Amino acid sequence: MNKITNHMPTAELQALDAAHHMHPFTDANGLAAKGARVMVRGKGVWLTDSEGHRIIDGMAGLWCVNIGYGRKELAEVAARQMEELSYYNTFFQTTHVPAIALAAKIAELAPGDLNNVFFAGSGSEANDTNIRLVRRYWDVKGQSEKRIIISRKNGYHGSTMGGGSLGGMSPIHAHGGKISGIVHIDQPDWWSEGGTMTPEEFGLERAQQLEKMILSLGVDQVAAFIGEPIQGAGGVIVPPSTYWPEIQRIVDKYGILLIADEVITGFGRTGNWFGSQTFGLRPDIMTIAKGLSSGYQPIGGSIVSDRVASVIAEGGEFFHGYTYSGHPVAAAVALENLRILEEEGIVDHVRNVAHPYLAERWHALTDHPMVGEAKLVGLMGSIALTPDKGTRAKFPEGSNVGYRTRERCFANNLIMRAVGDRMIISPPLVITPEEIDILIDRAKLSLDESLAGLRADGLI
Ligand code: PXG
Repeated sequence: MNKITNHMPTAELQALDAAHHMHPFTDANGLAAKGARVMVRGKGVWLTDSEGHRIIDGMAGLWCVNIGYGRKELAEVAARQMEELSYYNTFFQTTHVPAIALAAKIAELAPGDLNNVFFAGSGSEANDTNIRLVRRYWDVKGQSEKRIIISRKNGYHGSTMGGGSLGGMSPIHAHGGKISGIVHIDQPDWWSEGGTMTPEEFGLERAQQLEKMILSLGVDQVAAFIGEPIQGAGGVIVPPSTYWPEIQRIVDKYGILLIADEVITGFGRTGNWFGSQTFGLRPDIMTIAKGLSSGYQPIGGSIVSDRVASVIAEGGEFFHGYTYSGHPVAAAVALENLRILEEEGIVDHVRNVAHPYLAERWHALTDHPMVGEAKLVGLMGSIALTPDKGTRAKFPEGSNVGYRTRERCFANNLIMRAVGDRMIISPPLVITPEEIDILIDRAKLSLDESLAGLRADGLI
């Protein structure tokens, strides 16, 4: 077979892709008929595809490219580490400098007594670790019956069996089932589910479902609660201000462990190093991945409190780990990414420059006839599309307003995702005000075109 390169015609690349490459979360036949967009290059917030389009990436890849694409420093660190020690494991009483340095750096950045890191290759793996960690914690404490983990509908925690089961997405459960000992309460999505309650009342009601669930299961059965500070894949659902304080009160009252899934919200996304700081949470365990390496290498992990880690240690050997736990190349690259985030003041840039500038323009999108609410925390935002802002009505079934709008964005060289009737963004944290203007202008144009299409089809 000839070497496959960037210089091949797009159609040939698409045909080979369709023939051999199984894509995640994709209808293979639908994609094969259409052909996948082939990305070839990235720099800062910009991507270039095989047809030469310059695309502004409003999603930072898959919520992960926090420092932007194409930073040479990371490539150099990876090359150096591969030459020096390309791989060694951390299983059998062995360690290496990249894993040591990265764990120490994460412990320094993480709040409170979150001082211990168990490495994984991804967010899903890290959440699988968390299931085993919290159950093991209660075993060692002599309370083995505490096994149930409470999570939320429309939460996302990955797509391994453990991560997919923790998540509250029924289409995922429908493909392969769900492991036992995980239950779901309702999500704090006021726009879609709040009815006539105020956001504050609704936030309390949804948080109090946790207390009701703990009491109905029995405190002696419950190990932990897991949640994303802001649901990402579920549509950038920002909870009402009353929600997290009430959750924290409840987990404290019943002494159950709190896992904050910071895979998206970690490493600057919300304008602090961690979303837990933005919402005043005190988790026992944090799940991390994505922004930890800005997606330059696959790496994730669990940041574990001293309290939990010391109990796990008391129990002797914990039978858990991955070949690539603390992989030296991934760890070295993640460390360099954290250095750049810190030394270039990128989290401050989010808080003081990019967020305030984007917030003004993002909230102004509610002037558009079909944009209901606009939410933005740090650089994580959503807009809810509606035919009637007053009643927060939904578009008729099958109108596919999100999908239509996403297609218009794609055509206008903007990556903005759709989740149902919401459009979401999560751009690289290094985005400048000038680039924000381009993003917003393209978003507005796409919304206008989408609205025109809906009108032409008699759907609004
Ligand atoms: N937790 C959270 C909060 C996530 O967002 C994971 C865990 C799993 O991480 P890995 O590295 O195993 O993918 C994620 C991942 C989407 C989308 O459609 C979101 C994610 C992954 C794929 C698609 O928004 N988030």
